[in-house]
Amino acid sequence: MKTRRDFIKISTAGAGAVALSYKAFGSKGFGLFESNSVDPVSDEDLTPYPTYCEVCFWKCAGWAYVDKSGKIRKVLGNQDDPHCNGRLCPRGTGGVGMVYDNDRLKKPLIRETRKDGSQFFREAEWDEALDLVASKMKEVKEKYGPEAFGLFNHGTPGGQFHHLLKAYGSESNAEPAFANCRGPRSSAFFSTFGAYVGSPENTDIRDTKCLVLIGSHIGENMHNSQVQEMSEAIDNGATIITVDPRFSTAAAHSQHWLPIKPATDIALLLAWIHVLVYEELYDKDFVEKYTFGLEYLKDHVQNFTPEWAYGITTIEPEKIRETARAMAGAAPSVIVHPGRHVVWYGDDTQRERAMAILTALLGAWGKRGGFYFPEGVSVPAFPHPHFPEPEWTWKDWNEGRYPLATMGITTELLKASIPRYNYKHQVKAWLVAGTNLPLSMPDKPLFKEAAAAVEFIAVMDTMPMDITGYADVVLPEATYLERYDVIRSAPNREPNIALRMPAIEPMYDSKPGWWIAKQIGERLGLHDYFNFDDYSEVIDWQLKQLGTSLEEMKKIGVKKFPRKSGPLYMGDNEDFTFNTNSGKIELYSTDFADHGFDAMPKFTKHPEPQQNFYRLIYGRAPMHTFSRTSNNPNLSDLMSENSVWVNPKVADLWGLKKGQEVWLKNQDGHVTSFPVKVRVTERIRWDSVYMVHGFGHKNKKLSRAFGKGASDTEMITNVVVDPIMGGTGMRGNFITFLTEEPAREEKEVKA
Ligand SMILES: Nc1nc2c(c(=O)[nH]1)N[C@H]1C(S)=C(S)[C@@H](COP(=O)(O)OP(=O)(O)OC[C@H]3O[C@@H](n4cnc5c(=O)[nH]c(N)nc54)[C@H](O)[C@@H]3O)O[C@H]1N2
Ligand SMILES: Nc1nc2c(c(=O)[nH]1)N[C@H]1C(S)=C(S)[C@@H](COP(=O)(O)OP(=O)(O)OC[C@H]3O[C@@H](n4cnc5c(=O)[nH]c(N)nc54)[C@H](O)[C@@H]3O)O[C@H]1N2
Ligand code: SF4
Ligand SMILES: [Mo]
Repeated sequence: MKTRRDFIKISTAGAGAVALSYKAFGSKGFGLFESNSVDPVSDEDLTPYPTYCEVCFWKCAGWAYVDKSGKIRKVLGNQDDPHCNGRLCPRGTGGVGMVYDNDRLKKPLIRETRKDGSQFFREAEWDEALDLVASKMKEVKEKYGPEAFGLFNHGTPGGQFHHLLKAYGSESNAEPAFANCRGPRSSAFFSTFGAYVGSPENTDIRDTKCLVLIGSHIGENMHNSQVQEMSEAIDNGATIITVDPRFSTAAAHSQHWLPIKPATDIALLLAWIHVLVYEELYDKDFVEKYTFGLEYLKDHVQNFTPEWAYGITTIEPEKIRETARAMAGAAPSVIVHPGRHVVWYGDDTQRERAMAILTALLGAWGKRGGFYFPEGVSVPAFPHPHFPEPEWTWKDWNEGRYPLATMGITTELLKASIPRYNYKHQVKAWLVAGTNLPLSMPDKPLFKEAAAAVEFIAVMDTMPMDITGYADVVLPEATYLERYDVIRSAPNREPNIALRMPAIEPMYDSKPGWWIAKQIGERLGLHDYFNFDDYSEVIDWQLKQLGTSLEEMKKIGVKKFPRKSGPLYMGDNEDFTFNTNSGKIELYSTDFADHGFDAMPKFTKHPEPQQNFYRLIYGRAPMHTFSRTSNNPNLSDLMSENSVWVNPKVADLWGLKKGQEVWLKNQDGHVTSFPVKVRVTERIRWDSVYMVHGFGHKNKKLSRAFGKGASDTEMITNVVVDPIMGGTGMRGNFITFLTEEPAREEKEVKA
């Protein structure tokens, strides 16, 4: 029997870190990854440089330790950082593998066409590559206006190009973090509370008495401090309720695992609301003082009894009552976690609304152990002229659809790039920075059509990822451990900032994103937007405005500031106005009603798998981030491929054996490029299969990742779009098994 402490061992700083336990995930233990060299080295011989991690978007602050020969020997968490509390997750510890991956992009590349029509990449000098990007940007501006140049961005590299694009006159950008990730929760929580959940989420997990996880698979989803706090909450005896068709790591540590039938969560949530309202278990004072619409809600959920929900979700009515009562018993220190990757079935904003409503009924908003009030540091912009006003922006692609979208929608940017969709505002060229669209966008045929339709694509990346194969120009960025970058400033309990500076010079002929953006900007006559020689000047200026300096931050890496917005939690009975239409928490959403959407969530039945097909669900593995780490030498050592989880009943039916390789085929006839091994396990419902996202790379230049495992994305061709904010529901896809590789018309795969 595992002790509770086994859950989530994130690396500890210092000497003890070398032997890291990783038992909770059933994985082998791992040590600190030493770059290429195995020579022991003592800490006195190492110089620490402050950084924050770019292996995922939690952005933990840490120290990169460099030896006398100029090699980074390890990366450890910064003790003062609230994102990591001195401990990086396995991916952050292994991040140094991004620097020393021999497959890295080393020089700019330009696409060439041979006489016979075949194409190849030729290495180029920076001047030529930058001139080419700038000349295409000028050409597009002259022919179609700057708005026709689109940007797909994600993470800090994306931020540098976003600045460039705004200076050039375009706001035609979209990032997967919205429509392919957490967009529905933003729209739902904003409409309910007039506030966002943010990143890191303002969930007060460390002090909670009851944590409800609906799909959210914390422990495999390794967002660092959140995982640590969950471990703490478990130690403190918090009740964990996990709703997941799969027995996740979190489920293994829960008092209640509800193995729900996929796509039916809204029914469960409505039944929970029913129990709270009709057993009068909700927080009466809180609801009366702060919320709007209880009477409407009461009518609405009258028939949504646990017995009703049982028929839909397969969760026993008594279990539904018992868990609702457990939440009420812990209130207000209860968190119905809103999740993060929440684009599942196309009614995701409504599912998120149901979670927000539950939160309000439990009186958990603004309460210890519920949701705290976060505060961030506002970093002043380095002086530059006003950005020009574009004639149209990403909002105009939507033409009245998705009214509650707060950011550009990636699939709309694809459609706006394809003439046959006949969008009023068309996109003719792309910059892509920090996103691997062929693996992260659902509906790959749509992506391919759009990529073929645009006149020019420039991609800035660190690795020869699948996206670079679509580029006309590839711009090799230096990794996060080799560059200055924007000051990290994310809302938290305590306002704080973190510095990223180079630990070593960029390897090969790679350059920092800020340099690349500036060089293109200069060529476009936009010097005033890049009025510095080195990005350290920008950072130093900003830090001085904040009362610190680059000099100080180089020594401390992270700085905390006193809160200005008031206490973390709401006082008892305190007067409070919410930033919603009614000034109250909206159980009945006037915002949704105004836009013609259901003001309260409803359950809608979603399509089910046909005979011999199974619902494809997917998620994270603790040692990988999407597709970006699969070639990382340290992390691919820990997990080199994914598998497809199959229930033993299904395996029997098909005669599938553990470790057998199968190809997957989806409802639209698409077959995975590569086979994937079967994992036979009771941990998945019989009606579904599960895969870890991020594998099945098709680019041979990724010597470790090429052909390892299969890509879930290839199976996601049916996208159910959320009418409220344009989220791309990705779990309405069904697969069947092929035990032999089928003949293929197009053998583009192994090129
Ligand atoms: N099928 C499927 N699709 C999904 C998901 C899923 O689970 N399954 N998840 C969705 C979610 S939640 C999200 S947030 C998105 C994520 O989607 P993406 O942001 O596209 O995620 P990654 O696959 O990590 O791709 C990141 C790219 O940035 C590059 N990169 C890494 N570091 C740097 C750097 O420092 N500089 C530059 N220039 N490039 C860098 C990597 O090499 C890689 O090509 O995917 C979404 N799409
Ligand atoms: N290690 C690691 N951690 C990460 C990332 C990473 O790449 N690697 N990415 C980060 C990012 S950007 C994001 S957005 C988050 C995503 O992390 P989460 O928000 O936690 O992930 P989801 O993809 O929503 O949830 C996956 C879980 O949902 C379950 N599930 C599938 N269908 C259903 C259903 O119908 N109902 C219910 N109740 N459950 C269902 C799956 O079995 C799986 O356990 O992870 C973050 N953390
Ligand atoms: S959670 Fe892990 S991968 Fe993400 S930023 Fe923190 S250390 Fe890096
Ligand atoms: Mo995400």
